[in-house]
This record gives sequence, C-alpha cells and structure tokens, in this order.
Amino acid sequence: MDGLFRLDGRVALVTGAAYGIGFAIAEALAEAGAKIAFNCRSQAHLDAALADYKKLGIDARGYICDVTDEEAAAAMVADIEKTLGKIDILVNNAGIIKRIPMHEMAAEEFRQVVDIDLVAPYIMAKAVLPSMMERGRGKIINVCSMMSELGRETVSAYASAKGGLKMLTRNIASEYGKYGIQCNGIGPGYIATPQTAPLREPQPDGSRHPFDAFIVAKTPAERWGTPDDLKGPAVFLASDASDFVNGHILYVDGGILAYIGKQP
Ligand code: NAP
Ligand code: GCO
Repeated sequence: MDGLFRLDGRVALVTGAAYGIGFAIAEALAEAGAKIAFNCRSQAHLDAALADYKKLGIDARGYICDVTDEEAAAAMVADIEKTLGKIDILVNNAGIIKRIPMHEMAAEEFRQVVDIDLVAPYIMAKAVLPSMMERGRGKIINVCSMMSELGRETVSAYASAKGGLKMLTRNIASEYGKYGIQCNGIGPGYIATPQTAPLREPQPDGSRHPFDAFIVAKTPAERWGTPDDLKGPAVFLASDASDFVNGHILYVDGGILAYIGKQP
C-alpha cells in the first residue's frame, strides 16, 4: 500500500506556495518524495518561503511569477522542465478574495479575482498539458472552495471564479482523461490562513469575531481547518492511489457541506 501514495522522483509545481495552504500542500508532496517548485509574486515572500522550506529540509525551487501572466508562466514551466524535469503534478493553489458587496464592486475588481482564481488555472494547466499528454500521465489539482457550491454576501467574484474552477476541473478531466491525466479539485472548508485572518480578528472587547463564531457553529468538527488538514487529500490526489479518480472535487471542510447548521 505504501508505494501507492509515494511520489518519489515526481516533479510538482504548487502555485502560490509561499505560505498558507499552498505551502502545506508543497510540504506534504515533498514528504511523499516529490521535487518541489513553487511561485509567488514578491521577492520578500519568496525569500521568506525559501528559508521556511529549508528549515524543513526541503530543497524547493522558487519563482517570482504572476500566474495571470501567460508568458511568465510558460517561462517558469520551461525552466522547471530544464532544471527539475517535466512536471508530473500541478497544483493550482494561488488565489485571492475580495469581500465587497456586489453592487459596490468595480468591474475591474471582479475581473481581477476571476483572472487569478479561474483564468490562471487554465493558463497553468495549458502550460503543462502538452508534456503530460506526451508522457501519458499527469495530475492536476485545482484548489476550489466552499464557494464552488455555496454563495454568501460580499464574495460574488470569488464564488463565480471558484464555481467556474469546479467546472474547469471537470472539463479538463473530460478532455484529457484519455491521455492518462487526472484533474481533480480540493475544496477546503474554512482554513486559518492569512486569507481568512480578517474573519477571525478578535473584537475590541476581546470577544470572538462574529464570523469566527458563525464558522465554528456551521462546522460539525466545531473548529477552523488548518493548512495541515489538506496534506493527506493532496498527496492522495497527486499519487497513483487516485489514478481512477477524475473530475472529482474532494471537499475537506470538517463537514460544512453536509450540515444544515446548529439548531437553535
Ligand atoms: P493566502 O494565505 O492568501 O496565500 C495565497 C498564496 O497565493 C500566496 O502564496 C500568494 O503569494 C499567492 N498568490 C496570490 N495571487 C497570486 C498570483 N497572481 N500569482 C502568483 N501567486 C499568487 O491564501 P490561502 O488561504 O492559503 O489560500 C490558498 C488557496 O486556497 C486560494 O486559491 C484560496 O482561494 C483557496 N481557499 C482558501 C480557503 C481558506 O479558508 N483559507 C478555503 C478554500 C479555498 P504572494 O502574496 O507573494 O503573491
Ligand atoms: C469568505 C472566505 C471563504 C474561504 C473559503 C471557503 O470570505 O467566505 O474567505 O471564501 O476562504 O474559500 O471555502
């Protein structure tokens, strides 16, 4: 069984893995034996991340690359292929959110979220697919969201992008399954990272942020998730253990999507 989940010698690119969920996923793939490449947008984040990977004994190759920039993404993929080898595993993790009521949101803000959270996974997948098709194997993992299924106030662009990402996942699976490529999604629940920090900030009187209390009550596990909660699911979807799993979204949400919410 152990071998089924091993990734020895495989090359993995995890986008936006300077910190947060992407970092934990990259750490897990490295622990399973993969060679790691990652990117982010700023030199400061890149330097801090390289130091963090080094502390864990992971020799990660880092790039400054905005995933919305098709040329830069292609150049990064070409460099990874030259230095580490052809990419076996792509994790489309980089993402942003803007919490703005839709009627107050500028079209440009909406577009920026869709560009990073939906168009960029298409750009990245397009960059790695030809070599995966040639070799007859490959794993693409798209980081989706509760908002791939649910709506909520202020996150119209994010929900539109993550709902679209769920369908891009199914479409890649449909179009490229015949080449031995699997494309699946991970749908994290509410995970404690910089992205969700504003939703957990204690109130001036020291009490819990109301959204924090709401999420704990809405989650059967009665807690926020941690980036480490995504490690096992990521290794599963990156490994031979999931070779006949395709077009699936694996929700890792402590049960949120199964639950109507705490009864009064
Ligand atoms: P985070 O803490 O904000 O980290 C985001 C990462 O993405 C950073 O490394 C950031 O680095 C990078 N990034 C953002 N835009 C980028 C771009 N255009 N090009 C390249 N890198 C970019 O977010 P997170 O909470 O770990 O979330 C990671 C993914 O999981 C996102 O797709 C998010 O939507 C999704 N997700 C999060 C949660 C949650 O509860 N936290 C739940 C469900 C889904 P730089 O700042 O240096 O660019
Ligand atoms: C929000 C949150 C969410 C989470 C996550 C849920 O404001 O509702 O940030 O969108 O980050 O994507 O799965």
